[in-house]
Amino acid sequence: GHKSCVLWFTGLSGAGKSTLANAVEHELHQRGLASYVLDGDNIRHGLNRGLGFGAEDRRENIRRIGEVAKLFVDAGVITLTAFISPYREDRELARRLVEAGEFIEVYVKCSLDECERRDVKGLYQKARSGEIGQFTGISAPYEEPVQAELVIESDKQTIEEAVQIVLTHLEKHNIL
Ligand code: GGZ
Repeated sequence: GHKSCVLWFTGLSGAGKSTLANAVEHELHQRGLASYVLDGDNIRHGLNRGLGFGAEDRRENIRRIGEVAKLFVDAGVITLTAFISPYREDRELARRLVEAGEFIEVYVKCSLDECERRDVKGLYQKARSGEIGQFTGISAPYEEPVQAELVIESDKQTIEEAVQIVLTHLEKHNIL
């Protein structure tokens, strides 16, 4: 059997959080494990519709996601969350909602330069021009994790390598 846990991916927009979370989820699914990705598509468009990107709304966004993740863990699901979650304190609050060892913070580290170069959705350009305000890394803060369980350097490691690092961590800690 396996234990459930939260894999909490954090990092800048465009760092590759969702891509990595989905790749890990795919692998867990292949192994027949119950897992689920919470991301902007299923949370910000549903439960958290109406929340914006000011500091208070981001805090409430992350607070609710932490509570939902806790419920999924209670239900026995390996839960992967992919949100910028820019404030250290908010990530710590989410961590404290589950048992010690059940919260695995994964910092998807990527330089702002590289995120901006990728600019998959053209949002950095809009942030630079002022069309979008309070944009993380440009006009809003990102507080780097100081003690993340895992750090993935998405501008240096392949997605396959990153998936392997996450799975190895889960095996080492007897979650898989
Ligand atoms: C940051 C923004 C903003 C602002 C819209 N700042 O690359 P994306 O598009 O798909 O990921 C970003 C996403 C961030 O939502 P989160 O819920 O992860 O943020 S937080 O944890 O801080 O609450 C980006 C898009 O929404 N987006 N405006 N101003 N990202």
